[in-house]
Amino acid sequence: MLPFPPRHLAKDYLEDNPLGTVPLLVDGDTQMTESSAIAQYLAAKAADNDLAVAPDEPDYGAYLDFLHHADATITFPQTVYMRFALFEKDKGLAEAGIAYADWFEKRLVKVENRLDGREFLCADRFTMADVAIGYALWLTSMNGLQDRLTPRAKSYVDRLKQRDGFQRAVAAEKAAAKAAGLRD
Ligand SMILES: N[C@@H](CCC(=O)N[C@@H](CS)C(=O)NCC(=O)O)C(=O)O
Repeated sequence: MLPFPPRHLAKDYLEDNPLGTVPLLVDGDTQMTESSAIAQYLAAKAADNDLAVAPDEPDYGAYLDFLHHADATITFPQTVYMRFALFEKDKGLAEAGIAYADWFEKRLVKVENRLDGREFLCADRFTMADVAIGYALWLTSMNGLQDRLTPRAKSYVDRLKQRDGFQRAVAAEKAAAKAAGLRD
């Protein structure tokens, strides 16, 4: 848990991650800074779970595709929107930010189509692809883009939010932020 952005407010963090970005995963000698790769790593390494789709399952390709689609295509335009239309709107680039919100909305077509007749994205079960895409869609409730969600994407994220695991993760995040003095 770090104050945001760490590159200004937690400069010591640059020793661990010269990019200054979050997340950072450290596992022994392994250091990773890409969210989707971290999610893939954790699903593959953790024992006793079926969060990963194995190479011999029919949905293996779809699993990798949606897992990476989350940050590369769904989260990325939202971060540009947040930067230029919310955080730095006095720089005169808000219009560019809004253009990225439009871009985001158009890119939802793939998730919308995939959810036709499916409760989860891959392999008829909750997988790390749902964690990644679910987070990318949930992010809209924090940046005000929730009205851009397509109908199936909206009900999908509403369903995911009912999961016990989601609620425990949110509670753990809040507790960690409070312990780090970052939230009340
Ligand atoms: N490609 C990386 C991007 C990481 C990233 O840029 N994180 C943002 C927060 S979502 C950040 O730490 N920004 C702080 C900064 O750029 O200084 C990922 O998908 O995890």
